[in-house]
Amino acid sequence: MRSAGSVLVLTGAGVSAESGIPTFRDALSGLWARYRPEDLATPEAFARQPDLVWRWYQWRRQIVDEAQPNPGHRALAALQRCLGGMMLVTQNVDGLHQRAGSTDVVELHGNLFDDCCSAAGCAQSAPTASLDQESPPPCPRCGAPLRPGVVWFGEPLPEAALERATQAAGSCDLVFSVGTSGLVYPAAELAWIAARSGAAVVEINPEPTPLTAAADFVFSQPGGVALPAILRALGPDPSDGADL
Ligand code: BV8
Repeated sequence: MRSAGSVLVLTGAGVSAESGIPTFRDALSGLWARYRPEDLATPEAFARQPDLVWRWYQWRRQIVDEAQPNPGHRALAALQRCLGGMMLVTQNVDGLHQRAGSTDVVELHGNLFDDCCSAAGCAQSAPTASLDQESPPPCPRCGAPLRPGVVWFGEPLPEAALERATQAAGSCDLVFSVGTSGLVYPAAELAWIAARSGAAVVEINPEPTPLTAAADFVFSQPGGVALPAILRALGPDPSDGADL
């Protein structure tokens, strides 16, 4: 890491697991146990049952709102401060990297707390007004229902974010894949682009994934354990006193 010119870190839901946020692989709990995320996180589901999908997002927002960044998030923020050329790209929509102090986070799939208008052609966006609303509020501009500002299955990723992440993947010397099952594309392609471009590949995940066999280093541990350990190993006190 000390000699790497540029480091790319790719994260998925597993990096927030130790903050108490269910991953997509975990069966949804409670009243959501009978739904699959792939069935709710789609434009069709929202068009068909806007209140149901909205309530699912409100449930997730409340969990995130009560959650705190964990030592894995904080170690990544400290790493970014001590490694000049590190880029953090996340599939997560919970904003916990930013709350842990990471900057310039590339959010491939949007953010839970940004709403936008569901009407095609109306680009109105608005920060989520209330976590208690049971149905989608009307767009302040055109009156159509607002929707969560996240990328649903079947929707394209934000062009600029994907372009930045793809460019970084093709030019980094070292790529970390942390807490992702590597099953959702095109985000899952990024680690492979880096590997094919000659980057050293590090995977941090208690479970094997399709990337494991191609990784140069595998930490079969939770991110909240491996990332602080990597940070401590980097030098006398690279964590600049970060409270891990
Ligand atoms: C698109 C936001 C095209 C919403 C999400 C090939 C190419 C392109 C597309 C496709 C393709 N094949 C299939 C597709 C379609 C689809 C797709 O990939 N489907 C999958 C199911 C096969 N992709 C799409 O639809 C994408 N759009 O391609 O559009 C297009 C182009 C132009 C014009 C029109 C259309 C959009 C995908 C984005 C969907 N939105 N999130 C929301 O959050 O509600 S995806 C969502 O699920 C997450 O963001 C994340 O990406 C994914 C879940 O994956 P992970 O983050 O990895 O989480 P997971 O639970 O799976 O795994 C957790 C891991 O953590 C596990 O491995 C576990 O072991 C580990 N873990 C657990 N605890 C810890 C831990 N690790 C470390 N520490 C711990 N403590």
